[in-house]
Amino acid sequence: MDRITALRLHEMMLLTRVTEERLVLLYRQGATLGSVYRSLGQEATACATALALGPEDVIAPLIRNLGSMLVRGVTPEEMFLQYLGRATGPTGGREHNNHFGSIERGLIAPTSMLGALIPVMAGVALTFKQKGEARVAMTWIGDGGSSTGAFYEGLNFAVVQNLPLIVVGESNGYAYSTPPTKQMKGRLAERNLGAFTMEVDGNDAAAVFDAASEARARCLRGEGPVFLVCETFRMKGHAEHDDQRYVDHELLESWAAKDPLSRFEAWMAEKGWPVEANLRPRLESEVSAMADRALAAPWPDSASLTQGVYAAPPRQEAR
Ligand SMILES: Cc1ncc(C[n+]2csc(CCOP(=O)(O)OP(=O)(O)O)c2C)c(N)n1
Repeated sequence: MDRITALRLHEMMLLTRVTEERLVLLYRQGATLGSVYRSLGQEATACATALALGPEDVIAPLIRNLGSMLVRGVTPEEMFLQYLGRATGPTGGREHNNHFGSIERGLIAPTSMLGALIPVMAGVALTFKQKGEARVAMTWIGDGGSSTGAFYEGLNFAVVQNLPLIVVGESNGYAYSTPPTKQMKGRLAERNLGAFTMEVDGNDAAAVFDAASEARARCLRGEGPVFLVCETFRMKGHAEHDDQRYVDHELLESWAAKDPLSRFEAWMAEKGWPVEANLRPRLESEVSAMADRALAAPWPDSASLTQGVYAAPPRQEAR
């Protein structure tokens, strides 16, 4: 990784953290339409993987991958408007959290149904292969999500069709309150169905970037899908409403010492690549202004309730 890429990766990880911190405040003020989902401790698995792609590649994130959306050019302001359900947000108040896409930015909207994005992205990768385009598709899955049928169907299809698909497995300790040992035998990496598999320290952003770059190069060489498993830890509950009381405090402390952001800062310092001294306050102030603008944004008009929800407005039954 060169210095410019490292600086961008650092800024994206920090921007993810600052944006989520502000979202938490908005949640505590009762301003968000629902809970807030953190990726604390997992910023590297979202940002470093997405940053290893080219602009022509396509991603489909999950709830824990807000950072990958920022890498693709989504602004914190769009994220605030969405979480606040405002008319000028990406879905005009129809959806909340990070559930929105942006085809022009190569971003397929996250869906709640875990595993469902694997066959979707296998389909995207299939079109790249059929058209002979040098592009890859990437999506993410947690250890819990890997227990779904859709995960197996999608990954199996990608393997037998030799598709340019990267599935980033986030082995992060808990699925809601369920530890992996209660829903799988063995390790996440073993659920690869024959896909080329890489295992990496998910809290080492430089290592994640290198692994994702290698995965992309394999896909572009026509060597089929890659299952890139990142060993990491979910440092917050499933969402802000979950106080994570089922997680051992010492375990959390041991993972806090491996925080991906501070580790990456130490790595950059070792390289002699200093980060901007007042980067955090600058990002905080920019993000704060965006949150304020989102709070002042209009609500959707109730007359538009059915618009943008159905493909066509529902038929009005005569009563
Ligand atoms: C098919 C399906 N089953 C159940 C759920 C409800 N659900 C949402 S998140 C979650 C846990 C996900 O755990 P994991 O995949 O490990 O991801 P993490 O939250 O740890 O990042 C569950 C069961 C869902 N969204 N989709």
